[in-house]
Amino acid sequence: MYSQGLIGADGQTNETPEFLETFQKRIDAEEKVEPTDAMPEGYRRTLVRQIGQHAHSEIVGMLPEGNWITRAPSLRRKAALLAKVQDEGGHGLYLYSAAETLGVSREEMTEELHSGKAKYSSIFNYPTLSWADIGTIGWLVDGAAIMNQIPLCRCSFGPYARAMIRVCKEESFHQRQGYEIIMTLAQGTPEQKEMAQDSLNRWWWPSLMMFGPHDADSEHSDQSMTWKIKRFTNDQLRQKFIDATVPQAEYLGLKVPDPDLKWNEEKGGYDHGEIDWDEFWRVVKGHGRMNRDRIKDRRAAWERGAWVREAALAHAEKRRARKIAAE
Ligand code: FAQ
Repeated sequence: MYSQGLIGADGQTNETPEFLETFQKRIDAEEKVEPTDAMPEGYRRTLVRQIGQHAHSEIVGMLPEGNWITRAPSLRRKAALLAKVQDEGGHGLYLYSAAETLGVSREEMTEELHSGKAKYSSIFNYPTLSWADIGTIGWLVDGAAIMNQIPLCRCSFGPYARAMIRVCKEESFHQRQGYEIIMTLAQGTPEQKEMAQDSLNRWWWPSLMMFGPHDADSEHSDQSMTWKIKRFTNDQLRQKFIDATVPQAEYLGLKVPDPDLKWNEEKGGYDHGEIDWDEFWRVVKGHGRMNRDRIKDRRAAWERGAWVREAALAHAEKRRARKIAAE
């Protein structure tokens, strides 16, 4: 659980300094790396790890919101939420496909998720307690995802970068639908406004944790920046998110739950209070409120879907046999 397994890795490599240098030159020249290109084993593993984690996050991320589809307050809200949750499933599928181009199978990745070896975003281990949480997830969680993923559209690995373009367009719709829910509540009755504030109080800090540990504690950032997989560090993206989101909260008349939040004229951004990193690592290591339920639900969904996968394979086999017989 502490370090995501490096599935698909072949062990020893014989990478010469010349090979590594030529590869880095391609990266520096902003050339896209494609699945059939030669690449360092570490580059491939880093991508399998990150794209796999990202795919799992999308799929597990369907659960907290899926919980509210039957309880959405109107048909319009229900239709939008249903579409959003389906989009997240689609994002997971593009991402699993992008990872598969690196020589790892969907089954292997799924097995790593179910066994607890593979990570997924910490944010999805928090419960959705009220309808306002659906608005807050769109506003903050999709907002943080966009901040992180827009630079990934320029990732050096072609399939990941291309998948991110469509994903970001859809996340943008998600963010707006969330913000609109929260705006409606914030402008509603005192009870509704209180519901929105309570939700912001619970989701603000976990949303900041989505960007990962401080740069000083980020194991992979330096190498991922050199390979242009990541374009900004965790702290840089977190700062951009805070600077963009605080004015949105002010517009809503809601209070960001951070007494140390203060505009810093000199740096042109907000100073903020310390994140509870103990909580972050506790959740990442599997001890958040919802970790067990999330994995239990994903396992059950995989088992319940087994007949669909078997039927699809049987159908493909029949078509193949018919084609051969007709030749
Ligand atoms: N949660 O060295 P770094 C979404 C792990 S999508 C759990 O800084 P890196 C859409 C990290 O894996 C949300 N684990 O790592 C949606 C590493 O462990 P490892 C997901 C975390 O990779 C919205 C260790 O800590 N987005 O929300 C977290 O350079 C609404 C050290 O960290 C992506 O995955 C965390 N928050 O940077 C869906 C975007 N942070 O692997 C439904 C792509 C760090 O060595 C509803 N990923 N760790 O065992 C990334 O940009 C990067 O992977 C980071 C982490 C920035 C997440």
